[in-house]
Amino acid sequence: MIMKKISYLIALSFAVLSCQVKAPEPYGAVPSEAQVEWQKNEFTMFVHFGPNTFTGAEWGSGQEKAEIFNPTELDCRQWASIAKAAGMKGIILTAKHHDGFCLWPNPVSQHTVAQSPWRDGKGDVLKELSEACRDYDLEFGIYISPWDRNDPHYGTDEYNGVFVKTLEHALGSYGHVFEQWFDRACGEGPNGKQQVYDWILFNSTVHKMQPDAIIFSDYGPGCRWVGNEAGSAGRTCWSTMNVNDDFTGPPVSLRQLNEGIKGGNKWAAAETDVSIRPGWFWRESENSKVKSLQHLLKIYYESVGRNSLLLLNVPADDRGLIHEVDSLRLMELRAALDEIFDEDLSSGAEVEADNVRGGSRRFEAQNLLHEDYDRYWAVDDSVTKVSFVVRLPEVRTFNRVQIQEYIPLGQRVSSFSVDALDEDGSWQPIAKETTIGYKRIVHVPLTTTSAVRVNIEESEACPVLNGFALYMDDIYKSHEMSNLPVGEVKSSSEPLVTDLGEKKSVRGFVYAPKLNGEGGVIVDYKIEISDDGISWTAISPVLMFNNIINNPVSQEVTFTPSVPTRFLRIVPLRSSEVSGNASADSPTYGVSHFGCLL
Ligand code: FUL
Repeated sequence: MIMKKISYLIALSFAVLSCQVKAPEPYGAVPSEAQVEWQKNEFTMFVHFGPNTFTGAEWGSGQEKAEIFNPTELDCRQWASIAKAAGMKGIILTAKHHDGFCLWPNPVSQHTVAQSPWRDGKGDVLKELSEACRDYDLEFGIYISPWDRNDPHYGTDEYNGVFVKTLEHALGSYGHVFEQWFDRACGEGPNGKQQVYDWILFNSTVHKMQPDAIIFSDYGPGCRWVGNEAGSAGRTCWSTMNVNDDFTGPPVSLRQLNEGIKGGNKWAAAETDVSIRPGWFWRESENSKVKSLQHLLKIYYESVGRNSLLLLNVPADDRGLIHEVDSLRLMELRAALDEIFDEDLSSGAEVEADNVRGGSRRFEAQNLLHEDYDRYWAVDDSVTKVSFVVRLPEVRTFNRVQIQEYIPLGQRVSSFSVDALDEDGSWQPIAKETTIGYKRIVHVPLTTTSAVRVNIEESEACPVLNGFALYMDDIYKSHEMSNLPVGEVKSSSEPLVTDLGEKKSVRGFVYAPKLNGEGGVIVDYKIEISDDGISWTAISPVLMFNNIINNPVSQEVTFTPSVPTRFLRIVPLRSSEVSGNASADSPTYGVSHFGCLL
């Protein structure tokens, strides 16, 4: 009886103690509730669709006639059903790309679906997609480009007001919008002038129309660009940036976008936008170039697995459908992800830590295995170096370790390592990494063990973690990607020349930069031909490889009609670092392939 009383008193004092121990204070910049919910989506779909789908261009000129927009079988429910089956949580559509064409009847534009023959000018892609998303329980998001190569107001004082009306109409007519995607590209309009964008006005308009919408741009305020279009967040990836209060600057480098800034003053997690194809828009010639399952898994690990959301572009084709090749590949990806991540090999384990906040059960390390997102392991305020051990119920084999920080209280960990228990009872290191963030999936060697230890080596404040898991992936072969063209780096003053040996009818050419744009890329150029390789005739004005700085992939240019010639060369007029910054000129450019299309 006395014993019972004592244990009751112990339990009671434990409970009282637990209640008294306060949760850690938030550290640094923290996400809003909407930002946390946004990140939990992990994987969403981008759909590029518009006049470019019918012309094959990456960036339309704005001069395309509305008549060309005429998908024969447009079905947004097909897009939504594919996104859902692929495990994506939302869809963002290019409602207006740089060519200015609006996929909804925008009352302040004369260049919209209403002027097209599609459904006799009565169609509305935003309406169809928003309804399809609702039916399939998906989030609905909108990409609207401020750069407009069609609008006659662009480059004048009136344009920002017109753009605000465009935003108000798109954001006010189709229900809840979870993400507004702002492309910061700012080129010339139809009158040859550039626009000075009023970002404060644009952002406040979005907030007014859709208070919970996450605004994407290089700076946030909702989330930030990851700094490349290749699908790779930094191995170190902070969700904070140093940004002005109004999110209009200061300039950020690609590296900062990719890795974030430790201790930055604003929360702007990385969003990795990448296309399943070489280009952003559908074209027949790329049906055979849809990224392989291996490539998509690499992207998944380097985005979702590195504290970033993955926004995978799956363009609609000229029928208005997602092409069979892309949907099949997505289903392969889903099946692979399910096979890898369906079984958490740490299940049934017991977790113990060197330190538990105030000794309180509320913050115990076992919470790391609990499904409830808001249950976490926390330590005393003074502790920034601490370990926890996961004792498995039996010996298990795995090659992925997943760890999560409880981001509502900020991102804290800047360095950690993982050990596995050896047969002789000693700890063997299997990983050493930097940041964790919302989710970190670490590749470790194939490991068979009965216990895993995670050591938080450095943390900006006491660590707060809410997730741990072990997985076995025997699908992804990380060496597959290394077998890509090597190429060479040339001086920017040197043209690219091909000699066909005799005069032939040339349909165009292909220029492929080096992998990841190494050495720079040609941006502006002109085309010249010759019959003797000595005297050359220009056959083009100054041309540009659109979007090559952000997306340094193979460029195919076709001529109509074909050009009879023996020699063809492209003369670089401007080359650039792959930096997302068109002014970052480079004295060199890389080339892995250059050749004529016959
Ligand atoms: C870029 C654009 O210029 C591309 O065309 C594409 O829309 C991509 C998602 O953003 O900045």
